[in-house]
Amino acid sequence: MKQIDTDIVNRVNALRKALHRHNHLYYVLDNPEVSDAEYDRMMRELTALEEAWPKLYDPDSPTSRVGAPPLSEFETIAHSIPMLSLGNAFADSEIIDFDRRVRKILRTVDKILYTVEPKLDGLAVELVYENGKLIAASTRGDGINGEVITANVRTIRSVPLLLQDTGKRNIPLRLEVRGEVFISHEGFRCLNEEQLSQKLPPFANPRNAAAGSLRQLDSSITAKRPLEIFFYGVGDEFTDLELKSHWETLQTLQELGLRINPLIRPEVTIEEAVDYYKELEGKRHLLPYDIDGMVIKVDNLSLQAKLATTSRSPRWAIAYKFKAMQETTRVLNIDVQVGRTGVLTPVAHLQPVSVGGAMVKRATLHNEDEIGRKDIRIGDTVLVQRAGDVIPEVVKVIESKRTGLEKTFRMPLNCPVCGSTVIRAKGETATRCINSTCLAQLKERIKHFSSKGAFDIDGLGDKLVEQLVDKGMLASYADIFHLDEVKIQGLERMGAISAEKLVLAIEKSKNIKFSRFLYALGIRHVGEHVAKILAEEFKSLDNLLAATKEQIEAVEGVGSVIAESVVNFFKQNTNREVISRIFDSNVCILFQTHEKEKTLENKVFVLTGTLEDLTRDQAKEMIEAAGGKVSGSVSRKTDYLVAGSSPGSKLDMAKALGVEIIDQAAFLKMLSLPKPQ
Ligand code: 9MJ
Repeated sequence: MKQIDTDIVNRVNALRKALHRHNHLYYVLDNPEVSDAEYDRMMRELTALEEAWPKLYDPDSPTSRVGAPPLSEFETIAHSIPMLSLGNAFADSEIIDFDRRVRKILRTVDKILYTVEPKLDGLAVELVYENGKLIAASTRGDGINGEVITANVRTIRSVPLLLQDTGKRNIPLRLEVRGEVFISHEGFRCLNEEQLSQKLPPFANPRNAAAGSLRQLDSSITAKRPLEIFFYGVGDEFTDLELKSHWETLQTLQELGLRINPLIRPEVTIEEAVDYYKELEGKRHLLPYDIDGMVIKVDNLSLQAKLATTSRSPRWAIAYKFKAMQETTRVLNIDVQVGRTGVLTPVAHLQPVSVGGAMVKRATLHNEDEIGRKDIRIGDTVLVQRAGDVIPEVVKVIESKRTGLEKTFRMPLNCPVCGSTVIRAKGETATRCINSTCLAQLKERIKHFSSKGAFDIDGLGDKLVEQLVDKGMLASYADIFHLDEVKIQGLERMGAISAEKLVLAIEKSKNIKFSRFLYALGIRHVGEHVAKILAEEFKSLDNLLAATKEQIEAVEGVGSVIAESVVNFFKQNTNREVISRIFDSNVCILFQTHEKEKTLENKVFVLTGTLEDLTRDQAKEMIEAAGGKVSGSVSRKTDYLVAGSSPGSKLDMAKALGVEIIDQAAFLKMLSLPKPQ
């Protein structure tokens, strides 16, 4: 027998010690200190070492356990069939290996059919129904014994207390059904708002919020939490239903009133399963809840039985995890950015780290209070998170990694760009530079002015604006219309053609709708939506300038804060002068059409693909003009998906959720409009 190197023994011991600690933090305290990805890496390293050196076997190793011990406050119950966790795969090749393993054990060369499911990132539970009545619910616990949480589970709206009796089949005498309890993004947002309003600490993510809510000793607290459930399997076989496949099981659960995920796809080959993973990864950010991968299950139940389980996980299923969207890294420094309205935003400069496939170097820290609440210091090891297209943010500090050398950050007393004293108004979280001639603010104001929802000047990008301001060629947004083509040509990365194109784009932007013009001015509290309301109401700039604060405040959707901000903006001479200079250069506000009938009042639309004759912006404007709303993602709240050619994953999502899908012709018909010429 080979002698085991002491380095290996030490490494195994260190990994076991660390994993025991992280298990406790994660399962018992609901307060993990490392990202799931880091935990998985440690677990895989330990498993590999234990497999290579069987002499190091230890029944108490974290690899020999499937979960955490049950919490002591709850009664425990034994699962009649252990609730095992799933083995993990992280690459296509591991899925192909899984299929190969399955066929080898089954001694077959035939294709195996699988059911593929989104892997919900929540908490596994088991519910027991007897004669159709919910009699018990428990957590997974250590896989053998779970905590009894019946009273808490009874508060979840999507859990039926009685199974549906459709008359189609007998209600089983006993049914042990398993599923994942979770909180949606919207539920999470509301819950954290509520926590903050009660001066309670917010939850770090929906999973922690779901765990905390499910393990409440007082179920009246659980009842106030937006918990949901999707069911995905059964415990003990309920032979009286005579099921042959996993998909049949899921359909039966659905008939019994137990909610199953609409994105589950049955009877796929291993190649189709890999395609499904890619599809799911693409629509992951459109889903209203967190998923962290897909689960692939052998569909045929007699094959499942032949494959059986290992001590740790079933051999007939595997989880293919997505790349983690959270990672740990270090805060190298914190600096401050100055925005369009003078707000100072602290930004963390991070040790670059790959999060979900993208390199993350910076993360917003929002404001001074947020830094204080999370106690983020320079030098700290932190958990960073990327979600969809939003700017990465710091979730929390890993306090155990503190060395004592970390430095506390203080908001500067002066603007880092212009040096003026900054102020923080009473009751506000924002610290501001109130020097309206601050170059940082000017650059941001000009970027906003030329942005898509405003003057939409093609070619006037961020870098160019910065150069133009630094060279003194733009001192206000009115100067855009006086830019000299010859002077532009002399700038970095600017040739004669680009300069000519830019001047043409500026010329084209001069005919502008009133709402876009108002939005472009960058009046505080006047975003695209408010600008549209004001334009609709006042029709022209002269009318708006003549309006009193009270008249503006009286408009539906406009409050006193907005009204005051508008009046103050137009009162200032510098603003009036800039506006008059804009008009000197032949800018023309297009006549605001009369209010159309609000035929699409409160209807929610999502756009996908390329429409024959309309740009996305044009379709959006038409929907909004008719009182409808346009959303970026498909959800249960979507009324119509307008689909053009080459639609994206939104189309699948709409199909899955049963959202009505219409083409351009049907869309125009809905608006009673002819096809554009
Ligand atoms: C989740 N988490 O969504 C399973 N799961 O099946 C699905 N988990 C599972 N299936 C057997 N969809 C063990 C765990």
